[in-house]
Amino acid sequence: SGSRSWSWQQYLNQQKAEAAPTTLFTQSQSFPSRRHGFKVGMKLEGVDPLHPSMFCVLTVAEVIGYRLRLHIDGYSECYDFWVNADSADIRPPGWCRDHKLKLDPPKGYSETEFDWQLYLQSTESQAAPPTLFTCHTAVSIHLSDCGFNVGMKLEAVDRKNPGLVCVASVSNVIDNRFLVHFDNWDDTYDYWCDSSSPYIHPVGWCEEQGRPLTAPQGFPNPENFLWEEYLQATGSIAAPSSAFTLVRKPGAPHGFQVNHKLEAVDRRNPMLIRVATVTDTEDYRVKVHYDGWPQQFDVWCDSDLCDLHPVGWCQRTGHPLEPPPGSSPLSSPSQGV
Ligand code: MLY
Repeated sequence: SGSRSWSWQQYLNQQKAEAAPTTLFTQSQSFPSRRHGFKVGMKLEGVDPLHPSMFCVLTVAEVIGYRLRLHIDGYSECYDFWVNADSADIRPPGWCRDHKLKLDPPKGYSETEFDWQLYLQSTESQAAPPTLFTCHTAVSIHLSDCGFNVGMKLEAVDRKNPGLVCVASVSNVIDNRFLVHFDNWDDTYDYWCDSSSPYIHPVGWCEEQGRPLTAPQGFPNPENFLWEEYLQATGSIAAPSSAFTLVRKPGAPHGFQVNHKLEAVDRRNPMLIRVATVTDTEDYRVKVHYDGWPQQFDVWCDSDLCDLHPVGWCQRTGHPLEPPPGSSPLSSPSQGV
C-alpha cells in the first residue's frame, strides 16, 4: 500500500532533487522497446554469473516485470540469479551446440549424454523460443569481427581486485563481446566486455604508464616478466592496439552527477529495486546510495551496469519499486489527503 501512494514526482519535489536524465542511461538500462515473452518454466542457456566462462542449462523460475529469476538446472536455488529480459547473457536452447561452445549440463548429466530434445521431453518443459531473445543468432554472424580473437593477450584490470592490472587472455568471443581470462587463474575472475571497456589495455600499457603489471599466477620471478618472451613461450599474439576502441575523455564520461536520482537493483537482495541516489562519481563508476538506508550499504557500480535504471523504469515495466523506508507518507490524490 505504501508503494501505491508513493510518487516519484512528489518525492523529487520534496527532496529538491533531479532525476538522472534518461539520456545518461545505456540501451540495456533504459526503457525496453518491447514486451518480453518469457514464461515461468521455459528453459534456456546462459552464462553462469559465478563462472563466467561456463554456459549452463537454465529455467525461468520467476518473472517480475522485465526481469527474470533464472535457476541453474540441477543446482541449489541459492545460485538463482536475476537478469533483464534483454540480457546478452541468455540464449535459446541449442545455441551453444550451434556455436560450438561447451554447455555445462544439469547436475547429474554427463556432457556427452545431454540432449536438449530428450531433456525437454523428460522434464515436460518448453524451450524458450529464439524470437524471445534480443541477441538473435543471425545478428552474430554479421557482428563477429570485433578485432579480438581467442588466445590473444592483453593487460586487464582484475575487477575483483581493481588495484591490479594483470596478464590476461581473450578466452571466448561472442558477437561483439569477449571473455577476459587471467592467465593461470580460475574462471571466477573472468568477465565479459566489449572493445570499449575501460578495464582492458593493450600489451605494453603498464610499462608505458609506469604501473606494475601482475604476472600470471606461479610465474617464476614475476618481477622479470617480459611480454616478448611470454608471447613467444606461449605461442600467442597480443591483441592489436587498434582493437581497443575506448576514446578517453577527461572527467566522468558517463555524465551522472551527485544527487541524481535513479532506480537501482538492491545488491544484497537483487529481487528488489530501490529508490536511489548517486552520491559520488568516478570516470566509469557511480556510487549508489539506497534512499533511506544507512550509508554503509552504498555501493560503487559501473555507470553502465544493467541494474541501474532511469526514474519511472519500474512503473513502465511492471516491477514494484521499493520506496525509501520511513520516507514521510506522501499524499496521493486517490486518498484525498
Ligand atoms: N589476494 C587474492 C588475489 C587474487 C588476484 C587474482 N587476479 C590476479 C586474477 C587471492 O590470492 O585470492
